[in-house]
Amino acid sequence: MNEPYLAKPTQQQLAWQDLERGMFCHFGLNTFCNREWGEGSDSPEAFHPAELDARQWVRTAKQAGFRYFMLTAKHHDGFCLWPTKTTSYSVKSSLWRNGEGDVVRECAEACLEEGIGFGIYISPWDRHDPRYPDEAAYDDVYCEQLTELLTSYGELVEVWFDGAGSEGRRYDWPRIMGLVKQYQPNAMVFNMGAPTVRWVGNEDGFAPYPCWNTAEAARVSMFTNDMTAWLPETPDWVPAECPVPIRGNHWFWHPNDETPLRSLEELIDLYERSVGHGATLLLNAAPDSRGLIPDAEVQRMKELGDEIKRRYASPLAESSGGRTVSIRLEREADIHRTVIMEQIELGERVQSYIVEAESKGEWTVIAKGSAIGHKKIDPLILPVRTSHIRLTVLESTLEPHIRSFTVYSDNHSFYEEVTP
Ligand code: FUL
Repeated sequence: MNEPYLAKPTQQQLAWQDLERGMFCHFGLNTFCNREWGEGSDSPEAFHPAELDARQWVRTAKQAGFRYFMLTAKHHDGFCLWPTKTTSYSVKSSLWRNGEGDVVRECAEACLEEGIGFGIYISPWDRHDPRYPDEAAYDDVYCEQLTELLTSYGELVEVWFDGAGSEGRRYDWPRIMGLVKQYQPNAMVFNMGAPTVRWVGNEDGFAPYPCWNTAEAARVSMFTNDMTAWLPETPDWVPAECPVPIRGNHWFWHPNDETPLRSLEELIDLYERSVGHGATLLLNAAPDSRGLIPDAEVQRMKELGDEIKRRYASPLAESSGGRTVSIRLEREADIHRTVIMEQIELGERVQSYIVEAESKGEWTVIAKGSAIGHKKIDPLILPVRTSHIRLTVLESTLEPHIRSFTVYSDNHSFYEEVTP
């Protein structure tokens, strides 16, 4: 019998989807010039992060349970955070560490020490480089910069190609992708060229539901509804990543910023609607002009990590299986949320499902949905008191495989009492 074709993730995509949470770090000349988008005319002398400590940045991510860290090695202003050979518009021309520093290296080493993944953002759009208007000449510059980053800083988990400012611009993507494949075959590629990860389409940190892992294109940037033209070797499986700044719409640090930090409630909601919709959350916390992530951001990141732990680290019970997965608790408990994961290495098979709870012999639907994919979190509006709960897959392309079905309660004493 011919089975229907199903897109499947690569081993690298599977590993990346399990990371679930990345911390983005926007840092550069903008940090010192009160800008989000420098025009490429600010002097490198402005760059003087006297207390820069990349370990503090990476520890902030690690302590909050984030499993990878992404640095803006070059933003749209063209200022390079590493001593590139391609331009003098870099840390080399600053007074920081007497022009001998390398922010990318410090971050790469800190990630290695803390044991979390390291990735880089390198903006194709470059507002400084005089060669930018000449497509072929700039492709050479960009490829050289990328090669430096791909070959000098160890294993990269992801390379971020930001579409902003590049609407309508042509780059030599086959050549650029060739470099990534040659030097960092395991790195995820974000949204351009032949991506293995797509932009979710907003900078609000959540994935609209359902967020299937297959897509033929994704939006180029916030500034157009144009869709990216992907290269033919783009895989059919392209999971979504959800970028969002922790402070309003500010990616970079600004002095006396009155834009409020997102509240813990908002962040946990974003987590539940990004990771909980099968995507990955990429939350930005920006270092300030001292070169340190401010205390308030560090604290909020930690609170988020603690809250995710509080809600999701200690399940009441967990099971796995096929079309129906039942859980019997030793006694009744208040269920506050359920989490389902599909065995996505076999493809995304589930098309529709329900979760039911039993009370006095009656079954009631307490959650339902379509896509499951890597993870589906169903927070319940009101807790449900039950000792018997089941997941039923109603529709699926092929035989469903549930990696795990887990129920959680805020009443942790229950867990402590029943667990020896
Ligand atoms: C956007 C950029 O224009 C912002 O400055 C930021 O880097 C964000 C992550 O992507 O497209």
